[in-house]
Amino acid sequence: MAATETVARLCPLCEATCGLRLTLEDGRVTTVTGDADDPFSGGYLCPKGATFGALAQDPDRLRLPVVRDAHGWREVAFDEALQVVAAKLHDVVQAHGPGSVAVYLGNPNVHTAAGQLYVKPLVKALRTRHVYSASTVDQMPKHVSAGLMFGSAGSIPVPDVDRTDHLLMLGANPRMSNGSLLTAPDLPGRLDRLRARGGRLVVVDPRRTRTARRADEHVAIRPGTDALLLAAIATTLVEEDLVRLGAASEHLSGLDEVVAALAPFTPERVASTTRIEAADIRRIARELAAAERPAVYGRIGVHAQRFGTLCAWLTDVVNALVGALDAPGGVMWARPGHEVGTRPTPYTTGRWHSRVRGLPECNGELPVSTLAEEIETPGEGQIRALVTVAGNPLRSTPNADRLADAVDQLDLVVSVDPYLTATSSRADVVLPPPGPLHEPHPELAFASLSVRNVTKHSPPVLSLPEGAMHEWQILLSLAAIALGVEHGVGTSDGPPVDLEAADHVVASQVAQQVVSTPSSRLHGLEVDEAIALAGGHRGPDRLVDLLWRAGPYGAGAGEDGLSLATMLANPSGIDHGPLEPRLPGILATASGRVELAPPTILADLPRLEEAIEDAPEGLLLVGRRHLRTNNSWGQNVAALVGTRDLCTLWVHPDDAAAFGLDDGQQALVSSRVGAVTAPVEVTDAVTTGTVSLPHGFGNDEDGIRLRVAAEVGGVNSNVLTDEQDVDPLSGNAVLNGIPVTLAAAP
Ligand SMILES: Nc1nc2c(c(=O)[nH]1)N[C@H]1C(S)=C(S)[C@@H](COP(=O)(O)OP(=O)(O)OC[C@H]3O[C@@H](n4cnc5c(=O)[nH]c(N)nc54)[C@H](O)[C@@H]3O)O[C@H]1N2
Ligand SMILES: Nc1nc2c(c(=O)[nH]1)N[C@H]1C(S)=C(S)[C@@H](COP(=O)(O)OP(=O)(O)OC[C@H]3O[C@@H](n4cnc5c(=O)[nH]c(N)nc54)[C@H](O)[C@@H]3O)O[C@H]1N2
Ligand code: SF4
Ligand SMILES: [Mo]
Repeated sequence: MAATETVARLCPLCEATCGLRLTLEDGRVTTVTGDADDPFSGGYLCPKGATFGALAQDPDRLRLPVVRDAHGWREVAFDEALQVVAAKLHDVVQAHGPGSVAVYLGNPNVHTAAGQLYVKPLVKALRTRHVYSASTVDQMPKHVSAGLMFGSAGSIPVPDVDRTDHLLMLGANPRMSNGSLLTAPDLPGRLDRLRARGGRLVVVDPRRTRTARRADEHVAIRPGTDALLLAAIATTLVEEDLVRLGAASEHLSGLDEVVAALAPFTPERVASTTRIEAADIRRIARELAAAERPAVYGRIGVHAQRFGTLCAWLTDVVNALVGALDAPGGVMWARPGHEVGTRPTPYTTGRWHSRVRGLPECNGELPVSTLAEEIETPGEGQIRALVTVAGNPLRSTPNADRLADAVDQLDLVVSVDPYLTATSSRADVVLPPPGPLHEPHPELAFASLSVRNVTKHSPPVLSLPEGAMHEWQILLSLAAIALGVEHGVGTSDGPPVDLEAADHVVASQVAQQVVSTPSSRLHGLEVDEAIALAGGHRGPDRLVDLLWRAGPYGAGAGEDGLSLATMLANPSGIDHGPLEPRLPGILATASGRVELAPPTILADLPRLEEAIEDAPEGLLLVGRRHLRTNNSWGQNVAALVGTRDLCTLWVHPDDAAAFGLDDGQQALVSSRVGAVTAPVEVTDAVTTGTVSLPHGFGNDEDGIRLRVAAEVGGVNSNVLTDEQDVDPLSGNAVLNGIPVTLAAAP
């Protein structure tokens, strides 16, 4: 008889953090449903979550490390793979110094314990400024604006969707993405309820998306012009005397400067560039101001574009002008259970710059758009080795063909990845994590972006398979190797990696932080006393026990309150209640106030003003996401992706006619940097002058081992995106609004 059990499990597949209920038979997941006991997701589940079992048990996942030799891949034990890494890393560092090693951190790091807790020690151990991540093809503009306005890159306010009565949403499609920088399970349902209670949803998007179709109003904007729209909304509020600062008013600084700086951006001036009538812009502003609990929210369509940081900033400027900042039903800050309340030094960018193009560092990293040139360009600091952790930059970052050529020139590539992807298939060594069923999942990334204060944790569902390593152990081994490179640590003739000792160092660092921070519930303890609280736990378990104990809901050194034990006793999660106002405590600016007019940001306004007359003409390419795919690696489950062609080029009927293209015909799409061929889908769901292609496709290349995704096929849209085109303040890639031309494919 099969042994059947049911367990609660946090879904790691998007930012919504839904609770899943897994049924296992003989150690295999057979069914997945929503966890009705989850206080946050209440049983909600999307198609991706429903196929979590198939993804977690995908036969294409690597079980053991692979090492490249003259004959191709050789499967080896972890010890041997780590010895190879150690020896090769030793050679690179001996010859070129630690500054020649780069690391790229991909998106799933926000969904793993290892990514949240052990990437930092690894990056530190590598002693390099070549730190790159998916953040600079995603949300870096929001970090920069939050850092400059509120003092900390992580202090991102989220729209209080459950209480707002008017949501202005730009560049987001949560009915496909399930929300981003806005953690709210069943966000589609929450938006329906917003409207059902008489609230208004206005969606600004060049495409009539599923979210736009179920909104009160769809504003079909010209790609890349949202900063002009938002600036004109702000100016209207001022001109028409509609500003009301609300609860945040006594904490604001720079209001007069911002009003003066935005004055040139009137609705009448920006109308033709944005392709939105001035009267509509004024009406949108008035309706926002007239709402009792308004909120403005922007996501990747306004961040991964030419004016990303200006958009991110203007979103919160408008929020401040309509009294939404820190107000229930407006935009608010969550209070995560692991927040230990350290006040960092006020945020700044550009503490160093990229070697070749001089782009500013943000959050300790450099823009991934510079990675190829940093590999290609000789001189001190040239990249010779690359470590990727949970990332696939050859599918997800701009000018992917150039980057592929550059990566092929490296002396060493190490990928921590469960699959042979476009990126990891070019590696010398691939170190596979065992997959989510075998790992603990303390949720740390999204607790600060949630629309309620919640804490969630899932212990491993299954024990570690024979020969596997936990991902945190892999990262810690790499860190120990990097630190011991001069001494040959981990090499066949050097000392082995001492994981227990390395983990003790990491735990001591976290303990040091929680005992020395005044607001921590473990403040004043000795480091050893704090560590002792976590008893026999090791790895992420010990670290989260310390953090949760120390945090605002924490048990401290006692038993009542948040700790690992409490979380294990509450496998569906704990709800700490609705968001509460956090001003001024959340602020970490030098002034202790909200900086509405950071000089760095105002300095970028002349560029925006020039765009009124100089906006790109012709066709502009934007992206899109599909409910049934996940970035570049979620297309390997047949039951999920189905058989319909998902990687089509959306073209408006007028543009199709102008270029002589029919529905279903293959079109050649060309940009400054590359060209792809994709089937045309003629649809008026995209505005004239805009075409749309999803990203993450084209996984049928030689070397990639994603068998279902290979059949799905499609093309890599990042062959078209331009690595030279970045948002100057954040270095974020421009993935939307790419000038392209069309022709019938030969
Ligand atoms: N044109 C265009 N490009 C885009 C975007 C766009 O909208 N348009 N969106 C951008 C955005 S928002 C993002 S976040 C990036 C994502 O960019 P990346 O993070 O570089 O790419 P992903 O496709 O998420 O690939 C994740 C990798 O992690 C691996 N992986 C999965 N689970 C685990 C795990 O548990 N541990 C480890 N170690 N590895 C794991 C997968 O096999 C895969 O190789 O793409 C960006 N690229
Ligand atoms: N099913 C699924 N869910 C996902 C992912 C996935 O791949 N699949 N990826 C996850 C990740 S990593 C992220 S970051 C989130 C992203 O979450 P969202 O930001 O909600 O992502 P998208 O669905 O790409 O929506 C972006 C929208 O911006 C629009 N847009 C493009 N250019 C412009 C512009 O210039 N102005 C305006 N106003 N709009 C524009 C696009 O048409 C698109 O509808 O989704 C996450 N969730
Ligand atoms: S919405 Fe996101 S977290 Fe929820 S089930 Fe779907 S993929 Fe998982
Ligand atoms: Mo993302």
